Amino acid sequence: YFLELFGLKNKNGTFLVIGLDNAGKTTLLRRLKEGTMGTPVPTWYSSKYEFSFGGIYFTAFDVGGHEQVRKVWRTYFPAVDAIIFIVDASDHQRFSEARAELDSLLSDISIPADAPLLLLGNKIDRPTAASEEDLRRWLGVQHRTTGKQLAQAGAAAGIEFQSRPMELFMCSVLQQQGYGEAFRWLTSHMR
Ligand SMILES: Nc1nc2c(ncn2[C@@H]2O[C@H](COP(=O)(O)OP(=O)(O)OP(=O)(O)O)[C@@H](O)[C@H]2O)c(=O)[nH]1
Ligand SMILES: [Mg+2]
Repeated sequence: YFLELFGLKNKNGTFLVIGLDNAGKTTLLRRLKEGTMGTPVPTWYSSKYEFSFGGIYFTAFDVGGHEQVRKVWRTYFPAVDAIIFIVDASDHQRFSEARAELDSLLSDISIPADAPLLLLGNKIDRPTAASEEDLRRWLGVQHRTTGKQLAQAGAAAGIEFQSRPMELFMCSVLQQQGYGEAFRWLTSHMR
């Protein structure tokens, strides 16, 4: 009971990490799984990562973000428990391209309706990185996010999540900053 209260009951989940090429998907997964960044190489073939975080066993798929491989994303949608969509917050020239991909994601009915969507604004260590507020505007999610409270806190406050939980967190995978909180949010919303 106590474990459940603290969200530590034995859970497992499958999620998909997507976003434009160069956003930091592979770097994030290597950090989570191996604790290192390695030498990043663009991803052309999907790979599978297994690791545990906060008492939950995860299977994550890294399918690459180059335009040519984006069509593969959809083939994973029906089987995922959660989706992480990463944006390079310092790459202003590609915000509209990222938004277009996010829009098509949000309108895709093959994603399970209750699968939470975590938006990560990565690379905030770069001086040119957009603020969270600006990135929200660029992605068009200003009035569409769930809030940063964990699901348990929301439930305790009587909040019911009618639609897909979605929230934006800023992070630097390089500096190991921000994504821990984001992951706790994500796992709390996974059923
Ligand atoms: N400054 C900074 N650079 C980062 C950060 N995270 C990743 N990078 C760099 O961004 C580049 C791309 O990272 P990848 O993880 O290969 O990007 P990806 O999203 O997997 O790209 P594709 O596989 O091509 O879709 C690499 O040079 C990383 O070192 C970060 O938080 N800050
Ligand atoms: Mg990659």
